[in-house]
Amino acid sequence: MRIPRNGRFALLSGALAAVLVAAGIAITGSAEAATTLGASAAQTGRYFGVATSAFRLSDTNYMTILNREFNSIVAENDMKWDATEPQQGRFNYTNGDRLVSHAQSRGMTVRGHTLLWHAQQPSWAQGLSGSALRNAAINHVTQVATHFRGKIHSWDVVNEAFADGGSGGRRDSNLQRTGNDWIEAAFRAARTADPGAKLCYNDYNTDGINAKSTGIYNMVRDFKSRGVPIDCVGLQSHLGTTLDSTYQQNIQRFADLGVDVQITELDVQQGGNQANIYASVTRACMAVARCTGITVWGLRDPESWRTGANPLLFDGNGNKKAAYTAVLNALNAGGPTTPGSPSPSASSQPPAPGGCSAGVTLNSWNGGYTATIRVTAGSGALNGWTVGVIIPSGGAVTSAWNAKNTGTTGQVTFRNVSYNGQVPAGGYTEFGFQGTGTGPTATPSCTA
Ligand code: 9MR
Repeated sequence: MRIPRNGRFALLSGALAAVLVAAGIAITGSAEAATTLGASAAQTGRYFGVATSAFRLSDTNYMTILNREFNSIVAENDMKWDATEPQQGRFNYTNGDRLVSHAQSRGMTVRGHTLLWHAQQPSWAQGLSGSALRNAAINHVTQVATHFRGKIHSWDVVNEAFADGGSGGRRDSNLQRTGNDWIEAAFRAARTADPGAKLCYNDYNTDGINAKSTGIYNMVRDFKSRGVPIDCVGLQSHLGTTLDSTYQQNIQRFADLGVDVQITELDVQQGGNQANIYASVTRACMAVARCTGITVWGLRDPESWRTGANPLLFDGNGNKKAAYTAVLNALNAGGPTTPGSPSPSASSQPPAPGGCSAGVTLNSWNGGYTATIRVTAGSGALNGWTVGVIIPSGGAVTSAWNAKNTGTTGQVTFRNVSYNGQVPAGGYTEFGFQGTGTGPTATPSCTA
């Protein structure tokens, strides 16, 4: 059989590839390009996540893809109010805990979705109003955020509280009828319960500058000016066949308020533009330093909540779609690194194999702060790490999560706990602590 010239090349390079694979050497498009969504996003300090459910943990094809591609997960339904508090005061964390422990075993972060929402309330809450509902709602926030304390990267504290249409105001709901301050009360309760989690407001139809996103923008600006604890805004991004031309500008204006932005529920109607829209969304996030991660709302098309829209990155057989490649390329094209990822000077001198670096992000208020420390592995996997942080004089560490501290003032040492000592090469894990006074400004040291 005569093999055409380019066919011969393909055969030869295929054979070479087989040898390299057998030798355990990764083949990438270029020396730098990562080959999975999570690893590509991690190159700039971002995460790439997927919505999932505990009942899928036993689906082998599904879990192979999830474990390979993603470094973050969110519960599509398992942490909602109806799931976690089916009867008032009786909590069920079974499925949420299963997802968290899977994530921890794989070094993935977890988004928490969602503490309060007008939908998927248990029937007992739907029947409440006034102060009985307000008290039940705040108790729910406190209990659930306390249960998962230290294990959640970001909580959607409140979901979908703004109205569609041109009003820019709040949606009517039983929660809204308890008083306009229900959202800030929820954020304050969440901060107290889990000071290490980033606290997000999450909504849809906010994928550009419009009346609804401007209403949210004004709320976030007001919260920041009054010291209501809010750290991030989630743009769900359930998208059709076009993308608003102000998508990136909208991300940027939230970032300029001093909050992170996360793309939290991305899916895109299949059609001529699907891959392009996925790429544009990814590029927009990559272009804004405070856009810290993207989550897709499901793994394979048939499992999407949007029946028939085929809006995801994998088909029903788990094959990568064109949209997948478009996203991977956009991630690998790079962008500014997120705050808290190792500083450029640290990353220009990559730690030796087995080494690590650490970066700090602060949430400060008058007299106190929470610090999130990201521990990033160098070119070799970590099996345990120690981070040294200098606490400015006059202040002290009051609590820590996802790490054990020695000392509370001056030079404080933090060591990994049982579940986060192992970090894959190039991967990262995060821990945090709360302190009095002003937060640390010097780059923490990291040894492994
Ligand atoms: O994908 C979720 C679906 O399985 C549930 O039946 C539905 C219940 O309302 O919620 C879906 O997820 C929603 C998310 O929690 C909030 N934003 C919109 C999502 C799609 O409806």
